[in-house]
Amino acid sequence: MDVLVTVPLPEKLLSRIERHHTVTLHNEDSPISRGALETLIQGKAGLLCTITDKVDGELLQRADQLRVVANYGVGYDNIDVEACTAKGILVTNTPGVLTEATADLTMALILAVARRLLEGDQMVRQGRFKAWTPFGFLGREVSGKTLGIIGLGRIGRAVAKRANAFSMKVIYYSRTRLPGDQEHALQVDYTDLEGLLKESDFVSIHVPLTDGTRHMIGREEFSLMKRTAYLINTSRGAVVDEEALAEALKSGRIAGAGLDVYEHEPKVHEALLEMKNTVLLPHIGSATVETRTRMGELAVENLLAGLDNKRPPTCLNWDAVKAKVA
Ligand code: 8YV
Repeated sequence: MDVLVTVPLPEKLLSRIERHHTVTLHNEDSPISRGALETLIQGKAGLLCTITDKVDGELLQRADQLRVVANYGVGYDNIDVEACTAKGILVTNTPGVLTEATADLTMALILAVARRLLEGDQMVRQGRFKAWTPFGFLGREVSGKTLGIIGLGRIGRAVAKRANAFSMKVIYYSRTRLPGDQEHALQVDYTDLEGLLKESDFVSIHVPLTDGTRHMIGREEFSLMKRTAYLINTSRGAVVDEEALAEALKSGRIAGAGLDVYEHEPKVHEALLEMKNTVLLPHIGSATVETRTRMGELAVENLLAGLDNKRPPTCLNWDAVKAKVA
């Protein structure tokens, strides 16, 4: 079968696909253009794609032979899963394999923004470090503070474990509350969103982007947060109203933000770029050699299984597609 791969996978993984199928590869470290995607999707049975590829109704109209969409990433807001299901197309993602890397980056952002790492680094590089001073670069202590986790899925839990090791108090808000024994084991306390926002010194977002979570954190939510609190986001930018965030930071409504994701990625709100109290990363939550290798392996396994009409290891709509076909 013909397959389109928009991620430059390592040779070893590509050859696993090529043993069974004919691959068209977008072999660039930059996203495939929409035009090329629309042209190349025609006649393809499989698509291995990523966050920058929008798999929407319009693309699906051109995808006359498509059977499997294997997303290289856990978040799949780039894909209209419902429209795929309606057309009998399997959709897969890569959960689990990037949990630890993303949780590590979340802690890195907490520490970086609270301890002003980037400001300090710049000062040293620019030759402005003249002497140790008692009040130079005072940040905020992380140990002993309250971390509020919004969304206690795989990544949220991995963050909770790390935060416990940093002697933080961890509270969480999630659509579904964990059973008491699991809360106890993870050393986390449940609270509603309002309570979390009021109590937390660091608010970290770990929900997927859906119609229900878009702009979940906006003006009203910032008004509930402590003036000394920081917002951390390694999930999806549009969960936060970026305009409201810029305002909250500018007015001192909150103390700072550590961001890996943006509402209109790769565009970043101008005001955020000018602020000292923001740490801004280019969506690198899963960007380690080990994790990206595992993501590639899982995406390829998913793709091959789906094309072989077998249940892919991490399929989002297997039952729904099979029910449709039956
Ligand atoms: C990926 C991510 O790097 O998996 C996700 O949802 O946001 C990142 O880990 C990105 O999506 C590339 O597909």
